[in-house]
Amino acid sequence: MAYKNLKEFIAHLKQQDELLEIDTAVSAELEITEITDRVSKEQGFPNKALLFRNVEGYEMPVLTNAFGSYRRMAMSLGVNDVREVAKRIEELLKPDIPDTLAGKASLLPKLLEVSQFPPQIVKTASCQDVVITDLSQPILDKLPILKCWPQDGGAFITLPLVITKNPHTGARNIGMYRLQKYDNTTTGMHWHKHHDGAKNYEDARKLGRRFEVAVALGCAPAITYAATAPVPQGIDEFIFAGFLRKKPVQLVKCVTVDLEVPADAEIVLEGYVDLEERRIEGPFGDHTGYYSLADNYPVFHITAMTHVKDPVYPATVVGKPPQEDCYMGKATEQIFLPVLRKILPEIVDMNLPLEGVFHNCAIISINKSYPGHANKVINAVWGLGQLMFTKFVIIVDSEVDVHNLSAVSWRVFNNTDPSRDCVITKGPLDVLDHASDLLGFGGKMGIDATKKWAEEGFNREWPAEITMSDDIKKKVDEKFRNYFAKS
Ligand SMILES: Cc1cc2nc3c(=O)[nH]c(=O)nc-3n(C[C@H](O)[C@H](O)[C@H](O)COP(=O)(O)O)c2cc1C
Ligand SMILES: [Mn+2]
Repeated sequence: MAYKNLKEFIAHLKQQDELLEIDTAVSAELEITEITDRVSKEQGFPNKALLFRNVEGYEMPVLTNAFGSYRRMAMSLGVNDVREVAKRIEELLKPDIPDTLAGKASLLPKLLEVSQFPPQIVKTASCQDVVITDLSQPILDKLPILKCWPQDGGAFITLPLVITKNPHTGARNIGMYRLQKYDNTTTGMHWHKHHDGAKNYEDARKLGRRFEVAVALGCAPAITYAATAPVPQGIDEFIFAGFLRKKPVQLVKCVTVDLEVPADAEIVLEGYVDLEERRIEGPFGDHTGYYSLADNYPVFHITAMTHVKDPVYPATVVGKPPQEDCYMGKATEQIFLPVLRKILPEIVDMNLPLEGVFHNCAIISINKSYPGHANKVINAVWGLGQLMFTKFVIIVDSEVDVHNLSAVSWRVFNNTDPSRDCVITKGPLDVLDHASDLLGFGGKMGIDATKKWAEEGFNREWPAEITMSDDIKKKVDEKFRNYFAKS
């Protein structure tokens, strides 16, 4: 099913006993973070989504941790397991164009499915029930924006869908980039230089054109997830959201800028980013578990805020894993695996372990079929979309369960000769990496933990892995309880 808006998702979470409503007064400064952090780590309470209905000084309730478990992440996309979405993508990507007429006809529903995804423009929308263009009125001051961690540079909007258009092509882009509140009508705009929002802005800057931006807060969950997904540049994340929820996203024209926003969003901020202005942004307690350092970023000036009559303010807390964004990242790992396999068909499975916070480590199992195959995959990963940031790439043979970190460590520690099996190079790193000498550029390591072949120069015998013979296993299975029964 496709949720119409955030409130329908909240109702579903409640019905599924995945929501905790908190009526005790809480502060948006640090307190909501500490509660959310404890709940997301199951310290003293089961991990649930949290709806804070009594936030000191604000009328709007705050929703946190809505995507914060494997179950809720799947629920947000209307499936039981995100691998169901991966399966649909795999079907769409199938190369085999059938040569029979019946076969061709069977493709039709698939293609029709795709053609139904583009967003629809509507004339009226609930997100514009209340329109505020008088900038002397409370705007950001109305929103219970969280200050998450003690050394944060201020309060940050943490779950915003930032909507821009490329000035050359008009192609729409939606990305999630945090916004630091500076005052009632201005925020930071923390788009990393590698991300599409920043690229659109750079194009506009070179053309010397005013760059309009809209921000949607509190959308149907598939739309929010789509803003975080590594959708290739030039592809509208709203189309991807339509595919995910099997229903087009409805958009409405903004009131003061030439952009469209989800009609059912809770809150919309409209405005522009100045072409030259920069301001210190951060520090911010980030998903690496460390503070990302303060730096200069563009500034977002609000020209209007619109919202539904009784908005819910959505927020996420990032910090030491596991937290809500981990489950969003894990969904991406599985949903985009078929796309990755399309380019690298030898890949069996991939694990981006939580401890590596996605950009720092990828463990990949492959069907090794020629000498140097692991090296080929290591190098390919460093050239692929957002995977280019990966700091450590570990390759194992197909039979290894990449999600079992103990099994992977066993292979790495025992199957490698570091002087032979490690590739060390340099390349782009995630902007959040704090260990490299330079921002966004530094060292990388690939580890080939596959069994070594004679064709790769390994001339010793590779030992067999210990396993018991099947007949003995069967015999012991059958008698197992008897061995321990008291006679
Ligand atoms: C909770 C959360 C916060 C994020 N914050 C930022 C951010 O502040 N800046 C940024 O550039 N990317 C951030 N990201 C990652 C981007 O949203 C993500 O890489 C997205 O695919 C970028 O889309 P784009 O390539 O269309 O720009 C965040 C992701 C999540 C889940
Ligand atoms: Mn994009």
